[in-house]
Amino acid sequence: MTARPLTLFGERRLDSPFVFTAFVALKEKHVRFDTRLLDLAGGEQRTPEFARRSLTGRVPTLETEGFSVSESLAIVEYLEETLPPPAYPALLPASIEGRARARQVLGWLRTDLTALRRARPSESIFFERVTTPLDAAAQKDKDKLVRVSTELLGSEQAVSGAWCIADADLAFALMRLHANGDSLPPVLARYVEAQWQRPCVAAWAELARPASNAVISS
Ligand SMILES: N[C@@H](CCC(=O)N[C@@H](CS)C(=O)NCC(=O)O)C(=O)O
Repeated sequence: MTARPLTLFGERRLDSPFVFTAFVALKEKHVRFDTRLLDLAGGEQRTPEFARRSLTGRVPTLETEGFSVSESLAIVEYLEETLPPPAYPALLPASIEGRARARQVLGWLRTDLTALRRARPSESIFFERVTTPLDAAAQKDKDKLVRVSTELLGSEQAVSGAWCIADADLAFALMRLHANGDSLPPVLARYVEAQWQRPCVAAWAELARPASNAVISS
């Protein structure tokens, strides 16, 4: 598997939480991969060429020799099975219960907290900060995220003992607040900052991005 070329298809603005997950997973596995960034605003995801690769016309898509797959969680599972621990760093916890908990968190973060995601979009982490106060629905989501994170992490500073990919995703969700100056309990603020410094996550945060409203030429 290591010798097989891997290409991650992402989006040019590099602020997608789903592309983030796939990128962090690849970095954590310490494998070489190329990145191809599509212009989603320009509709590049709808070309027949990309549709053949992705099936659904969405990023992230991971391509290797003779196979490609989209959906961030499918990519995580594919990488974990094709580059398994202990030969490669683990993306998911070792225990069945730990893996179930990680998958719960990954699934939950993709389907809940919609008001918070609207009020603090991912671009506000990497481009312009949002200073408007949270509306009532977003505040409710914030309270839920803080409660769930506090219960999950306890004193461990990890979703399930050791680091797993759900920690990166949980930190991304909390960063929507932290990066915009919304207060977090100190233990959660420390968690976000520690996660942001993990090399696989820092590599994403440090990627060169186009300026906020720039028109990107191909
Ligand atoms: N559930 C998917 C979500 C992927 C997704 O929403 N990708 C967006 C970019 S953030 C996309 O490709 N949008 C282009 C489109 O739908 O046309 C995952 O986890 O990968």
